[in-house]
Amino acid sequence: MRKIIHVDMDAFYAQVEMRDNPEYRGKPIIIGSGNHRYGVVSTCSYEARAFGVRSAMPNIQAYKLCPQGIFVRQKMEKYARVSAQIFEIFHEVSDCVEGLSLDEAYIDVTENKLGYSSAIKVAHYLKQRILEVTNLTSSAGVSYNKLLAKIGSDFQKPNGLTVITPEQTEAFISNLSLKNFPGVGTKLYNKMEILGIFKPDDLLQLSSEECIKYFGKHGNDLYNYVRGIDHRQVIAESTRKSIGQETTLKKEIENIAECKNLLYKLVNSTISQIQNKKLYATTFTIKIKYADFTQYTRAKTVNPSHTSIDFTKHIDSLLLSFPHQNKHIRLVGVSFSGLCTQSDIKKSNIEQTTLF
Ligand code: TTP
Ligand code: MG
Repeated sequence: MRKIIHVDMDAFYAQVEMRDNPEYRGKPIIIGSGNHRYGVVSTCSYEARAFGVRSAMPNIQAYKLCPQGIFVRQKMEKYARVSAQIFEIFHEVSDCVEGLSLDEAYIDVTENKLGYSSAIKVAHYLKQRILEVTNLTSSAGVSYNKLLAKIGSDFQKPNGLTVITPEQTEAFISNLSLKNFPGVGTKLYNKMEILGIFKPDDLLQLSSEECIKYFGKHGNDLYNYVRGIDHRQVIAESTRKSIGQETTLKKEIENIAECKNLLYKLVNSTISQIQNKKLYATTFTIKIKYADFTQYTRAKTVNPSHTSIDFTKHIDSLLLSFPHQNKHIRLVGVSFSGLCTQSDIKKSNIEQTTLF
């Protein structure tokens, strides 16, 4: 049986702002553009949620629901830094970490670096470390698959820890709302209501064929989820094929040499993404699309423990190997592949030394 933890920060951006600005604590704060007349709500404090304010709602609507709300401008760089701290903590327990966004991840702790056999103990460790390092609370779900771990982390927010064992699954699921299941948004939920399916027990009555007939591509998953069955693996970031960025230019660049500064910028921000995820890359690729839509890539094997400074020379030399040096360019991109974790590197070093 696998042991999986899903961790999700509580009211993430709002909590960071309350941590850093004591005057916001206990108040309905609404994060986004910082102005109640435009933009949408990224998130809000639990105090604002009491008024019905929610993520993705236009600020104007949030203002109507909660005129005393404090509209705070979001500071993405700060949240990305906090995110890097929490992902570092996840990697203290296991390298099988699958991030879903800045503030949440699945962590497979079946085998973990702490050597704990209890996943509940690992979850306590994670929550405690996050609090110590960032001064923020998080919620965790602990179970034997992704579905239940994720539903669990949301179950007793804020600062919750919910454990669902195989014996508890049936009763636990039976008390959920169908909206708790992944993929069940308003549209699907309404469709279920029309079919007379209001709660998980109603869904349990359908055969898998009926589920597929009524719910199409979601049908088979729903049939399994309502039984607590979920075979999805936690996919460690390092097994992702590549991480990269590309930009289609508003105005064509005249020649290869003039791409350099843009490429330096793309590389810097991609490297910080990779470093935030505690990954290392072994291959670096540049892609160029010319104005006539012909496209070329050039790649180089690199030392996994690189920094962005090393890359100016890689960029300069790779650019020289592109076939047309003086042709207009409409898109440039960079990517890093051969991603691995620190422990992968250690393992391969050990393998090499033992080989010789
Ligand atoms: P969530 O984890 O969905 O929400 P949350 O952390 O604010 O609150 P909860 O306690 O319910 O987990 O999203 C994490 C962050 O992602 C959130 O703080 C802001 C951002 N976000 C958006 O910018 N837009 C959105 O529509 C959502 C849902 C989140
Ligand atoms: Mg969250």
